[in-house]
Amino acid sequence: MTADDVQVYQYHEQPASGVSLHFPLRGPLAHVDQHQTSRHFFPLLCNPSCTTLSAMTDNRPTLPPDAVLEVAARFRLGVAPTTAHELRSGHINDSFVIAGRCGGRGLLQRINRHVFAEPHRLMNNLERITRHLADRPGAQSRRRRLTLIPADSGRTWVEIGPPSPVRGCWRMVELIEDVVSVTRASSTDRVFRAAQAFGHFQGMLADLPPPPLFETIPRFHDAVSRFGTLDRVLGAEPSGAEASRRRAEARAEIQAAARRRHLAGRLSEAAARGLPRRVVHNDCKISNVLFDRQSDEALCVVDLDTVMPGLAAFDFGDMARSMAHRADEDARDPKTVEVDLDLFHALASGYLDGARFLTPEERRSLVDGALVLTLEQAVRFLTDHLQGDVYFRVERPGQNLDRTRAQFALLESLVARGADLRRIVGGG
Ligand code: GN1
Ligand code: MG
Repeated sequence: MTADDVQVYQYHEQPASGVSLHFPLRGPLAHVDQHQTSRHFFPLLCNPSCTTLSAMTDNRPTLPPDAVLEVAARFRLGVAPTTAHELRSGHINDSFVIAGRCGGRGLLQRINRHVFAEPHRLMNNLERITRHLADRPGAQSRRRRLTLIPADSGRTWVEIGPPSPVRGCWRMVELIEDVVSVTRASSTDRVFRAAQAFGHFQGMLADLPPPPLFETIPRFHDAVSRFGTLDRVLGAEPSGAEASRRRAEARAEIQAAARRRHLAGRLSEAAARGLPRRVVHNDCKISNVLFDRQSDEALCVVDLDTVMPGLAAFDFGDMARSMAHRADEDARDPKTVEVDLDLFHALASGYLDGARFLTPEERRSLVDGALVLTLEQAVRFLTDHLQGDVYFRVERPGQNLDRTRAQFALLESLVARGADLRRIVGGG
């Protein structure tokens, strides 16, 4: 295990004692029900003044283990499920590694309905994407792509209705074994390979037959509209003492957002001038690439829920946000967060190598992608902090504010090194 792998969550074994994993498998089944959470907090999304905030450390309650295993048994995994370990790395869906006494394992996920309003249409996207990838040269091995496991319903999902505590839309994919996933970039080689993999991924989906994929989250990377949401939250009176406290605590970040607001429209303006819309991943964090445990090759791009039409600059921007520096997204000290030009160079080279189809205009839009996506993510974390942590999973108070600070620190360093970044990406 290398030093990097301390930041790794491992699908295939319990954490070795003495090794502190950043996202440990929290087993068996301590978890959270976002439906309960949302009863209290989601009204805020529509009307920021209509409910009272409360301080939270973990914003999701526990799901009953037996009920999760019952859901797992409805998928044709080929073994009777006996254990479920929760993965806590994602901010949105509920994820469990399901295993039986022998045989293959599955990744069972409940789709967060408050984030993805139409999970069945999302699943239709996933079916089309995974089928298409299965036919591509280079993705034929099952370790190089996601494979949906059919359910007893004959579909690729099961819908559990209320009053079950596990109500919602569930799906399962084959677990890819012997992989590592990192939450932090540290080696230029890995960054090159991850960025190349995302470029290839876009290339493989370039000829996805019509119709266009369903937009699983409308205006997902519309940074101007993200500012609109922040404005609405700030335009309303804080809904109680806790909300007032959070707002006061975030004063500097609210000002930072205002100071950089002028950047928000850059990609939409370029899109209006004719940047091509492509099928893009839309969530290109380094943790969404699985690396082979032995060879460290970038094997498989995962987390396909937001694969939909968008700009190449969205993906490049998200990659810069997560791979062009050496800090964790959850870094508590923003002074440790700054762009690393070697990593950025590796990122640009890997992506340009994987995405050879880019037009000159797209290439010129990439650095703006880095600025806009970092700003957008800062605004999203800030808004969520102000709203009481209703969207992104948190495990300690103030975590979304720390995340906001880290994104703004990165943004400032990206702005300061803008000329270097443009020189590295090239394209005139
Ligand atoms: C969320 O689900 P996860 O953790 O991969 C979010 C992304 C953010 C990311 C920040 C659907 O991704 O947009 O960039 O957190 N996904 C959604 O870590 O909102
Ligand atoms: Mg995601």
